[in-house]
Amino acid sequence: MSDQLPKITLHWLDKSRSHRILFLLEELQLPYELKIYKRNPITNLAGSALKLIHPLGKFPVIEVRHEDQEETIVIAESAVIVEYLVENFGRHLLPDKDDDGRDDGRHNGDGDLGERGPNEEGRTATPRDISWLRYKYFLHYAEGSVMNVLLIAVMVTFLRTTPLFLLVRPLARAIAWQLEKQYVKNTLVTHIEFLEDELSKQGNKGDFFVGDKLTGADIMMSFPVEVLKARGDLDSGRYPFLVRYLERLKSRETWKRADAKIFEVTGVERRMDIR
Ligand SMILES: N[C@@H](CCC(=O)N[C@@H](CS)C(=O)NCC(=O)O)C(=O)O
Repeated sequence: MSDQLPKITLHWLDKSRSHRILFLLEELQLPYELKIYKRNPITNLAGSALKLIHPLGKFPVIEVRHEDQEETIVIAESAVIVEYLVENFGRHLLPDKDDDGRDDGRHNGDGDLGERGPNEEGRTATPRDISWLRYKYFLHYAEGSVMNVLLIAVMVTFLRTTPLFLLVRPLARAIAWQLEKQYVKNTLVTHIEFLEDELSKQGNKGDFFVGDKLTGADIMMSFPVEVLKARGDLDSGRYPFLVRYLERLKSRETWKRADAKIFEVTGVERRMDIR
């Protein structure tokens, strides 16, 4: 593979997880091309255009083309995209290794992770560090846990607010009410309190989920936290760490540049009015 940076195309959908990747590309200062897609205003779905690139047609997707390679690589799933971009082009966004005074030799034992692990830069955590585990946890928790609950919460709002035939409307509203009461409300509060607690315990004033710098885990967590705020789930009196965390991310030049890019390309401000 040549040393030249590849050509990266980000397939970006409004009000979606795609923003994580745009934010990350700005953090990594990688050149990229944007392909913009819009949701259908009635169904809120994306349509099938992206299926020409990836069979699921779910956002984000990136295409990566190295000049010296025939094939374009197509990568879907935001956590996979984040891992790919960070590990190939932005290892400073990997967690730092634990500062616990342990001998580095432990990384080069029988498992031999030292050679193949992500420790080439010396300061980067390896799979045997707690910070590594924490990094992987939040990187995958974002989609694997909290986004599932948020998706059901969005469905509940949809059932409650979407225009429906008169006959099915009471049934839809009743299902929405039960889901909200029995599952969404309590489960979301459990997640929010967990996240608030995790940030409050970090020795970095709660600016980041892992260690004292931005990592790929924050890129992944930025979306659910932004959705929680947009839905009105984050009261600043009750959850000051989460509210501040989001403010700090949004105040980064790279976040602002990502938003400015969307404005430049679409002519409208990026909005995250998900309920
Ligand atoms: N776990 C996947 C989720 C992908 C996903 O569901 N994306 C949504 C956008 S946030 C989407 O494409 N929605 C449009 C649609 O379903 O039509 C990821 O993290 O990439």
